[in-house]
Amino acid sequence: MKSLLFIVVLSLLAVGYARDQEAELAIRGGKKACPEGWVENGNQCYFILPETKEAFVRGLYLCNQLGVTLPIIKSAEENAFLLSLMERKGDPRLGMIAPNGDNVFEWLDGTAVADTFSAWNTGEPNNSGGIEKCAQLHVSESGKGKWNDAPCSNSRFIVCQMEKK
Ligand SMILES: [Ca+2]
Repeated sequence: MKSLLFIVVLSLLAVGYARDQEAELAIRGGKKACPEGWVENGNQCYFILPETKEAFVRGLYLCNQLGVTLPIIKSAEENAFLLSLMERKGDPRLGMIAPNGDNVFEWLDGTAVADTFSAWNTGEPNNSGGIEKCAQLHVSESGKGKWNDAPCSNSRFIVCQMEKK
């Protein structure tokens, strides 16, 4: 009985070792990939959190728990991809803030939105009521594919984003 257990343990170790070898080879081959369950687009991986909508801080916290961040969009192609991902679901929160509430938005990686790609809807960002420091992507007919600034306390769908590793 003991020898059978020994063989089982050895087999499990061997399988584990083989998997480690596979991972090593993938790294050495320079192959980058998204984790299982994530959606791949170009150099990015996306994960749609379950049904709940969250305020900005909670959404960012949830993505940070996975070691990643909210979507940082640097091209029309990435914007279109996020739209296609969420089109039938609802507006996702974007990984940007206007810390001073002055319509000057920055991505969570510290780059100024004005210096990169932007897709503001007509008349946005308007900091309506002086309380719009966060933003979302519109996925519905009105302003589809465009961004709107809105209060950070508003509940939005959360998509997490990471670069392929
Ligand atoms: Ca607005």
